[in-house]
Amino acid sequence: MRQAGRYLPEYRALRAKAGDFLTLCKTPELACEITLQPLNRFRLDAAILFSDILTIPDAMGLGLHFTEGEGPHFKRRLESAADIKALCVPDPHEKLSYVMDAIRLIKQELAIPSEDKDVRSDKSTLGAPGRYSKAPLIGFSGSPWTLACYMIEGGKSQNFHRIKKWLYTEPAILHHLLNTLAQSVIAYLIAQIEAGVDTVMIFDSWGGILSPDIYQHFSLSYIKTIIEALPKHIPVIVYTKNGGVGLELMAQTGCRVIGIDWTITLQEARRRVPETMILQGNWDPAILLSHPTQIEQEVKKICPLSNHIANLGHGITPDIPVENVEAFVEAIHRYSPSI
Ligand code: 1CP
Repeated sequence: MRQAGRYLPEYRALRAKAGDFLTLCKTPELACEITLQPLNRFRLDAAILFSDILTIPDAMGLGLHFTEGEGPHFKRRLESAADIKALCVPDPHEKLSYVMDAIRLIKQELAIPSEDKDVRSDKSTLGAPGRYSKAPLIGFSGSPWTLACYMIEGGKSQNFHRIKKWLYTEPAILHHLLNTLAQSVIAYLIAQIEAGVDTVMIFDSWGGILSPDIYQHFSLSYIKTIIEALPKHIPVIVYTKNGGVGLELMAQTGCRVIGIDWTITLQEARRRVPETMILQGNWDPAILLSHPTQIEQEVKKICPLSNHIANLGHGITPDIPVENVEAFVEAIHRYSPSI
């Protein structure tokens, strides 16, 4: 969850040099470097592609821009049924080729054994004292529902009233949009897999604002369609913020891993999904606001558990001290059963 970002000084330095967030995403060498920054600092077991879930709506022509401290905005939000019907599924090899180029670069870097990193011929800053050889790479996309929220609201929202009005007054039009987005996510994730990612994560960040039956029909059913269309050897992680209420339904989407936030205990989640389902996450990122001793206590409460991928329950915010992230990762290594 947001391994990279504003809490890291080396990320802030690159962002300042590039000028803005989208330039970082759209320049494969920079996206590669940022993907590897957290792995250079911490003993992480996997890398997550540096990008954003909003690259698909951007490729659809909505004009994404990020304002410092304010998050994402679209120049053109979806206002009418005609706007929705005019949207096309973007060809990921054309409009999103910068993502696939970044993935190929990252995979090359991850394949270089640690001991060879200081004798690289190109003398780039990538991979300096690398600890990350052979770490798998996680690709990702937003869920159709979460992407639709941003496209209809025009950016982040307090109450999601615009999309909820559509949901209850024009459900067929909303389904049309969700279907176009599901087809777009399928093409995008298949392209990421062909470029080399080892697993994919679907972020349904706003699925948790829905009642259970609406969540099933407007979010999970599209996630299920996406998973059915992906190659079977690629494990899929599904994460819904505040998704505790729908855990059993999430387990029926065909995913291999369910990401959970901190509003449900891991023990309860374990009881409610099949034994073979892997659970990921569960620590409140706010524990990282405390200090290493407290962080160690919090880690001990949850580790060790089998069929569990240690992770935060949501992203790291800019106000987190870097040394607390280090303390968290090291405590996880101390208290996890060795693999
Ligand atoms: O470790 C990584 O950095 C991985 C890359 C990554 C991922 C997986 C980023 C970089 N964003 C995301 C996913 C993402 N983006 C989600 C799903 C996860 C979640 O719920 O947080 C969402 C909702 C977004 C949209 C977005 N992008 C927001 C949230 C706005 C809101 O509605 O609250 C923000 C602030 C961004 C910008 C962004 N994306 C990523 C970073 C590092 C940043 C901050 C960039 C900066 O300001 O410099």
